[in-house]
Amino acid sequence: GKTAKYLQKLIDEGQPIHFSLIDPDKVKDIQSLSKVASSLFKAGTSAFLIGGTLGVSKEKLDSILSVLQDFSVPKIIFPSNINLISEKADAILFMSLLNSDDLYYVIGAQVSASIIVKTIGLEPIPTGYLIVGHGGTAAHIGRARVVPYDNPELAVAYALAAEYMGMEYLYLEAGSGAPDTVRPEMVKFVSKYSEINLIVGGGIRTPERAVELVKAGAKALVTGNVIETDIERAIKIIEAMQRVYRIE
Ligand code: 1GP
Repeated sequence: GKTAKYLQKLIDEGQPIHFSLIDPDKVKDIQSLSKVASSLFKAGTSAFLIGGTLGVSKEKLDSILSVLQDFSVPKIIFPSNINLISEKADAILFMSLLNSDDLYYVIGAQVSASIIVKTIGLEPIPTGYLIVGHGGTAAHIGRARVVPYDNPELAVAYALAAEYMGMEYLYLEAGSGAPDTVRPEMVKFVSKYSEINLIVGGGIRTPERAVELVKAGAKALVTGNVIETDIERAIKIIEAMQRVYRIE
């Protein structure tokens, strides 16, 4: 698919991917979303992720996707459930919550969604989703047995399993608004032993931490909260990630 190729090209070139996460539940007015999206686009964000765990309707998702159409980077759905599917997006992280105790989040929702995804022609990006540490609302809703922040071996075991099952990406998620991110040591350890492309998100608030995670081997970082609370800082994160690329 087109979006997968675009992301792979960035990875092949050694460019860190930055995903700007827009949570429809937190978007209060569409006017300001357009402004925020424009600053992120100009700063060089690689793609928009649209998703959130609570309070998301298809209508809200669609109105956000309509605003984002103005920007020529992929719009990728980051689904928490099967109500988050829209033909207005370019792609969807087709995820399995690997450390959930609830089969619904491992394979049930995916079975319910697959034919819809096919019918509307949405590009699926095969992704394992692993909740680490704090875990936030995602861990609660997804009934995840979280991987402790300080257990990189366990994360490697999941990463290899995901890789061997043919998933292209593994999203290491500390939870939206987590007080601490996934640790760079864990990212380093997982990238040493597994080939899978790592997406890291949850609690990333500073350019310094973003740079550490990229240097540890993360292929993509997701920032959500910081976009809403401090757009200038979000832009600094994007710029810092680009500098890592230019220096190396
Ligand atoms: C949440 O990983 C994302 O699913 C982003 O987290 O909102 O803390 O940036 P933040």
